[in-house]
Amino acid sequence: MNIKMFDFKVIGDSRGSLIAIEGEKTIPFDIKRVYYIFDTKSNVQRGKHAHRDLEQILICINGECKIRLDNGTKSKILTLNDLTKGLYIDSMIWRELISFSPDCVLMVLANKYYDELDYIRNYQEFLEAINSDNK
Ligand code: T46
Repeated sequence: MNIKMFDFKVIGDSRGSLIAIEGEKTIPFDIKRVYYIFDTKSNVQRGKHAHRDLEQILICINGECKIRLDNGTKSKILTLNDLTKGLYIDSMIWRELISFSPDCVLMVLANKYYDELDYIRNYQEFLEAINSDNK
């Protein structure tokens, strides 16, 4: 599964800490878009889709949430609760976000502008797209 956890360098001094993220340096792509998810209601699921052609890095900058990732053959659940780590997710990976703490702030860096046509929001359609790519 093409995912990777990046450990960001913390620049600390007597005043506190700072993390800098630079496109194509700290992370593997140029950043075209940043969005963040917050104030998520309890027991809500977000995501439930894959992207045809989009790379993203998810950074939980406050609180906690979990993410289930699925490439059509393997699935895993990761906890995001550390602002020094960024989860890279490549295209064609189904994701479901669950178990948001009330204070969760999830920041996402993306390599493309928003495009609803890039989304596969039906799991069966996702599996069919994966299988046709593997033919
Ligand atoms: C993802 C997970 C982690 C925009 O207008 N611009 C944007 O850049 C985004 C991301 C969303 N929207 C609109 C589209 C919908 O009307 O905001 C609304 C909620 O979006 P969505 O239901 O896709 O949100 P999530 O939390 O289910 O998924 C989002 C991202 O869409 C997705 O790429 O990987 O966060």
